[in-house]
Amino acid sequence: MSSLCKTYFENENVSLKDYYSDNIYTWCTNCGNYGIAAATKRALVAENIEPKDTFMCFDIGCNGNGSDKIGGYRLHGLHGRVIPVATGAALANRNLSVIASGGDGATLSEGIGHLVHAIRSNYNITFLMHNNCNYALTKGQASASTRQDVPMDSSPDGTPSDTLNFMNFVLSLGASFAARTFSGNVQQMTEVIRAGIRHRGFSVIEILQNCPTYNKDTTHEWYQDRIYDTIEIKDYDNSNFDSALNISKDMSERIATGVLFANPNSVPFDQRLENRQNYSTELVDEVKSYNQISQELFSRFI
Ligand SMILES: Cc1ncc(C[n+]2csc(CCOP(=O)(O)OP(=O)(O)O)c2C)c(N)n1
Repeated sequence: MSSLCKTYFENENVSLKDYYSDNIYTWCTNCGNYGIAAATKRALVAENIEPKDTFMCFDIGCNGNGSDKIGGYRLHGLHGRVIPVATGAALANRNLSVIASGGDGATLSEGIGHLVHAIRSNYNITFLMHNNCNYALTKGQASASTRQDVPMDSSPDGTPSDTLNFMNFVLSLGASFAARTFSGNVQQMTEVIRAGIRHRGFSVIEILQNCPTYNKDTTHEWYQDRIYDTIEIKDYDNSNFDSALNISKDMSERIATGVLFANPNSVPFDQRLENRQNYSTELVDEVKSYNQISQELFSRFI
């Protein structure tokens, strides 16, 4: 086994087997979610993070149907609400690696307010935005990222509203980490997710995802013809915000992928809390005794 494969599949404290779940995948054949699930597991193994130290939150949708296909602590929440759930976990225990997954439907509509505030608060979460440019689980409605005028099942004449460029939007909000990757490139996704996990703050990762059943517009081939990696740009400096903002704009001809921006001076939310600075315990440790007392009291009455 090459050393690269060894890191992805097996590491000092953890191996891919530890993230195994024997539940059967229910996604369509060729769905981008298969690659995303593989890359997420590989990234965790390559970062040597054990399932006990990981918390994965899933939104509702096809992306969320991955929640029981991976081992470890997981929570499958409400549509558009994955960021508040992840925030609670990240604040309760700063030692956890918190990974949140959401679709473009959830993130750009119901959940868009949560996204805005998570970016400005810089919670220490890795957020994977599965952008298949439609609401897939409810069968192909146009979302805010569906390309304008493209016919979808819910809008056969195309959607008249402008398309939202997610990465450009996220950068305009001042994200401390903004990356874009492609569901057809497991190796790049793995490396980008690793970088997101290592970043201290809210890491936004847009995954351009093909949806073979409901999105006949932005297909795997459509992306393959347009995407390029920022490593192909000579001297690209991903700590330069203006360069990132500039290359994030084009979503139709040449689409930039990789870590577009990572703020080296990012200060995550928990480090901004003066009253938690000198604590060696986590909030989750501090409520343990209260939980014990209430359990004892409760047991007396039943
Ligand atoms: C609050 C709420 N609104 C609507 C729904 C119905 N619903 C379930 S899945 C889904 C589509 C999800 O689309 P997206 O978030 O893009 O995820 P994908 O299925 O594409 O991964 C919708 C609208 C719901 N469950 N809860």
